[in-house]
Amino acid sequence: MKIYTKEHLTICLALLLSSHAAASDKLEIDDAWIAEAPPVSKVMAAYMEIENETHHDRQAVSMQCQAFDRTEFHRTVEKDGTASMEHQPVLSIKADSELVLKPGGYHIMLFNPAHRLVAGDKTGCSMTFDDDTTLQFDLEVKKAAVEDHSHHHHH
Ligand SMILES: [Cu+2]
Repeated sequence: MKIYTKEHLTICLALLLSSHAAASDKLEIDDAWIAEAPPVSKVMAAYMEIENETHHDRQAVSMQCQAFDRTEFHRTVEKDGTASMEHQPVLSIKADSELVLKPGGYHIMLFNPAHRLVAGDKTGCSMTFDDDTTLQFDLEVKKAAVEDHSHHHHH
């Protein structure tokens, strides 16, 4: 019978965590930003590039941000000249490719900001993938170049 000391377990845990960190080198988030919204807005939209340099298809399964209650993955789809948003359970990123989240396409809705966020503000976020990789990154608030007035929510 083997006896595992507390130290031993700590080392094992550290090794586990560091191997996860190494794996996360292959997934990357760039240019993450939030479109500035009017002060009354309870919902904001975030955009970014998710790069998958692994040789496996990956799915982003959840995201948390410090300044928001919760987030949802969405996609804006245009049908007969009307834009509407579809909820996405996950965001799929094919092996060796990237998914670009941008106005009018895939995006992340951020609900209930803890305080007003204006251009230049940042909030820390983390995104978790189906292989348990978690990426930490900052979302920076910017004035949207083209204001997306179709972005109304009916929750
Ligand atoms: Cu949306």
